Amino acid sequence: MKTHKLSRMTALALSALVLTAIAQTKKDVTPGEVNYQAGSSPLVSEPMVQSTNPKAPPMTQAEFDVARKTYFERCAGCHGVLRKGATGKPLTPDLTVAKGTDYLKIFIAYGSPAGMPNWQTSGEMTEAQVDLMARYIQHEPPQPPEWGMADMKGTWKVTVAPKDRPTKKMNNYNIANIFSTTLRDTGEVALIDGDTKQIINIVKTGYAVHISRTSASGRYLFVIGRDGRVNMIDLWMPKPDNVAEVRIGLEARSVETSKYKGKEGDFTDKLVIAGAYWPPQFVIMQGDTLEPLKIVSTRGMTVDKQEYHPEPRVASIVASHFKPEFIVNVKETGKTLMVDYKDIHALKVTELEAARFLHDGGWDSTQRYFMVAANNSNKIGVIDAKEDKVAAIVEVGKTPHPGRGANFIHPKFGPVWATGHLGDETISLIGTDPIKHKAQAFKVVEVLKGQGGGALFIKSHPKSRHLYSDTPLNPDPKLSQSVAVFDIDHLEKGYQVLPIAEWAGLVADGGAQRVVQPEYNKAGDEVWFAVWSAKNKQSALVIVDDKTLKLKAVIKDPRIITPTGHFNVFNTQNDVY
Ligand code: DHE
Repeated sequence: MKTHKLSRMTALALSALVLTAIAQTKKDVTPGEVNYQAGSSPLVSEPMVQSTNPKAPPMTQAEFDVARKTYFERCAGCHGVLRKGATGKPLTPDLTVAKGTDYLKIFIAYGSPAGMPNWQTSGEMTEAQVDLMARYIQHEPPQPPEWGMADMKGTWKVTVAPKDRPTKKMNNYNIANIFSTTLRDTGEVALIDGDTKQIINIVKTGYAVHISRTSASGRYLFVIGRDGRVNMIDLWMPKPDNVAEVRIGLEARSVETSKYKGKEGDFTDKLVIAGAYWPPQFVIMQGDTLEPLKIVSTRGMTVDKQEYHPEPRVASIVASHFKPEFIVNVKETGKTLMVDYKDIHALKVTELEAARFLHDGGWDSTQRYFMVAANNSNKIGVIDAKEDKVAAIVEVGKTPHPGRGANFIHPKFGPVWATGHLGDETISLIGTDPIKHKAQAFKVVEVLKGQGGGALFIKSHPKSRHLYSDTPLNPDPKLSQSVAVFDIDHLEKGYQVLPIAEWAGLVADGGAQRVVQPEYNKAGDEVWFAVWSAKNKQSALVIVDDKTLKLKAVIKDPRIITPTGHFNVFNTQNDVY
């Protein structure tokens, strides 16, 4: 193997260059933002063809294999599968070969304030690994396989056919108050009875489950794994369990179901949609069986420079209540697609120009405006689902991350929707009432100071006067293990801190015990939190009484492994947040 040793002179000159860049940039990326992108991609285990670039330093096949694995485990989340640039910089050979191995080694070793981790100086990579990666990124990016209808059909299973399913609810659970809790690293969800706090069933799902969504009728739950596997769970069964599954892509994050019922038809439980990161596409499926019906690619031009992007990932998807439409947010092109599903064989897609890096979001309280975070652009796009247009683009803090956000009535400004941020401690409140509070509509009306950056989820409930904001990705354990709660009627008083991880009373086994995702029960008088530690450490769920802000219950069970999100059936079905 040929190694590229830096001469002392070159190293000094390049270090000076990096240090100058560090001093000059204003856009420093916080550890919370870096942590967020740090997940491994399931594409790591996919077969890929590797072609070499004659202008790049040589590599053996064995070296390619090791470097490719490292790339998909550590780099693809930010730089993209095809290295065309996502939240990280593009790393295509036309750019990297010109920079040369020595230059690239410095960047990989020392990192940059724009968010590149310091892989060597942090001890995460050896000098030899850094050298390997510097050479690897000068070769052509290997392309993972496509995933078309035949592949999907090959994975599609209906374990209980619709005709063999119950015709009425066959259990005594209060289905509307069931929680589906992600058990991220075991590839399962825990279905938990919200009334008794007992586990109903642990259901096998895809790898690293990301979200659960409820069908419009509230009967079915849909769960999507990072590996693109969608599972359909029937809550009417004596013991709710899987009835169908399909793999819609090789990497994915979002799933949703048709919710429109009105003049144009009743689409309750008729269709399911899922969006893939790879291949970049969304798939519309039959609502009761998950049979894939229609695949639509999202490859195309970016909204700003109008340049071709080969892997625009599908981020959040939500079902409109105004029209038979899915609202599909495409990250790298920055487009929101209003997908009219009335006739999927003559699909009408209205393409809205939002902003690049669309990610997560939720409805305003009237469910007319979808508020979607363009995370790396520090903006919230306001999508009007009635008029099919962009109502506004609102500048907020650094790297907004609302989850679905929080709606409440502000004592002064009327209805607002709130988002926290990964990159700073602020919480932006945006006015959402263009009729009675026109002057404040789609403007930031107030900025609250939260505990710190690294915030992921914020939540309130129509029956509550509290606003909860977590900070699980903050590097300070005091912040990542607790939650801030505001009294909506006295926002000026600032927040109170609830020591959620301490309340869980877990053994001191070195687990991170990150407190993540506040979620209300159906009544809106309890708030559930996950206390999330690694797979081999103890985790728990902590339930807080929303009136008194006191501990109400702790669910500790050896089966609760790596809990992250949890989704109350009723609130998810009716988009209550
Ligand atoms: Fe998520 C929502 C993507 C990291 C837990 N996450 C979403 C959505 C997207 C997304 C596109 C919106 C789905 C929708 O509404 O249809 N998440 C990504 C990533 O690309 C990212 C940055 C890195 C990755 O490799 O996955 C990422 N997410 C995380 C985490 O680290 C979290 C905390 C734990 C995990 O699962 O890895 C996490 N994401 C969640 C949760 C939601 C979510 C719990 C649903 C929030 C809601 O209230 O609906």
